[in-house]
Amino acid sequence: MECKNAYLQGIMDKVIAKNPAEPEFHQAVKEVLQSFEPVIEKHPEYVEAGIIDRIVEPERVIMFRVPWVDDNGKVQVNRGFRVQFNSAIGPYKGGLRFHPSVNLGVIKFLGFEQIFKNSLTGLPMGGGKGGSDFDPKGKSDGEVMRFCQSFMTELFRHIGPDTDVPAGDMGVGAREIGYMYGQYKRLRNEFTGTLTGKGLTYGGSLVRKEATGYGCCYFTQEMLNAKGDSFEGKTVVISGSGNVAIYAAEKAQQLGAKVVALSDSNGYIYDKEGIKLDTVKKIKEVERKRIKEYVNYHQNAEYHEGSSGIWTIPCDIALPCATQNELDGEAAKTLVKNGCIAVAEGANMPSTPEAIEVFLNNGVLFGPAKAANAGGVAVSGLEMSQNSLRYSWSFEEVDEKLKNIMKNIYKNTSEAAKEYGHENNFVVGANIAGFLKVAETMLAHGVAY
Ligand code: NDP
Ligand code: 2IT
Repeated sequence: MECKNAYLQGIMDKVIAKNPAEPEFHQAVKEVLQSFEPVIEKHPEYVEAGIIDRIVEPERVIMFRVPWVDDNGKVQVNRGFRVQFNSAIGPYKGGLRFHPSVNLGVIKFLGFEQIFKNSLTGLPMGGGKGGSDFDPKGKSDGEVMRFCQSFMTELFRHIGPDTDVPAGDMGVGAREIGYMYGQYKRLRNEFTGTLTGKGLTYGGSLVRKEATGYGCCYFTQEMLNAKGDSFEGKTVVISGSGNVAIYAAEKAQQLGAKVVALSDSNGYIYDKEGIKLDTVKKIKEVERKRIKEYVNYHQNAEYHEGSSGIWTIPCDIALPCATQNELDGEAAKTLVKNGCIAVAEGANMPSTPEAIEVFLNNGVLFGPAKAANAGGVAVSGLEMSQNSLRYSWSFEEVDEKLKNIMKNIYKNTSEAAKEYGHENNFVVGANIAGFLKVAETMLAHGVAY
């Protein structure tokens, strides 16, 4: 790398030296540091106070053993993580990911990005992330429950409604949150809002399930509106078929677009007449099966093995909503060649640095994850507010607040990009806009963390 500024390059070198074998973390830090050159020119006081040197180091990392007993009576051992990255502007906040690919570097990249994303929402939330290398796929409900109870039996002592508030991420949905919340309540003997994404019968918020996907479309709509365009009549390709992908598809359809493809880690479906979401919800949310089942219900649809092929489908708008680095430079070139005008990241860091460069160099409207997928954590913040109030807002009220938050994120991101000399580069805009509030707060607190 390749930070033109020697001070920033020095920080990057140190991050790489101190955190070997964490490529995703390096990637996330590098992207942010590359945005900061105009910030340190304008704010030498941040350099003086070591704000950036501090922000790349987590405040606390918790790593623990998670033993559980499978359905055959065999003892299994997984590794649990919670990275409490930054609490300057509020309690640590961020999801838990259960996926076999989880390791410390993955959780650190997610926790690091969460700092800026949460700041962008305008709500008082610090950044954190956690999870485990546990794979919920193919496990019985009983196995998932025993794993979640064991995971929470360690995690509970590190979290709390004003300390650290976890939520879902890949592999963690309503079922897992329910099991973890039950165990938390049992251990603490307290009914608090310590997790978000809870069920509606015990303190969950309406629209939380839909929030990330809906928010991603609201952000995309803002980018399009600024160019006098909209979702109406557009063809949309969405990767993944989990929580974020399904509700991004639902909102895109409601806004008048035709969603023609979805995927999972095995392959993708293409339905040129438009994906029927009722079928997808039945397969994914009720039966927990693979997306290829879709073609058994809709004979005109096609299934193709291999998930990256989804980017070869011609579309106007692409929403990567599966996982990190799922869209590379070649895929980006293909999207551009096929006429794609907008890309918004529902997933965290789904586009490689090469892909982002292709989008920015070709005038594609590009909504980076920290801005485009902040709707999920924003509604988590609203769930915390409702829990504190001992009250629940209606679907329409929460949806309206979400829309306004996404509008503000777009406004702050695009204005910061312009102010710092990178007009229309929302990567730089989101990194700077998210950073400023945290930096000001860290400055105000002195060298406390
Ligand atoms: P889910 O577990 O509900 O869904 C993940 C989806 O991505 C599944 O369809 C999964 O397929 C697919 N997938 C995983 N790995 C790959 C791969 N290598 N190639 C193609 N598809 C793959 O998770 P979410 O929908 O909650 O999360 C998706 C992304 O959105 C993640 O990056 C997450 O961090 C991010 N995000 C989530 C938020 C939330 O509120 N849930 C908020 C903000 C961001 P398979 O079944 O084969 O694994
Ligand atoms: O990446 C994310 O923003 C999330 N997984 C949601 C975090 C949250 O606390 O709702």
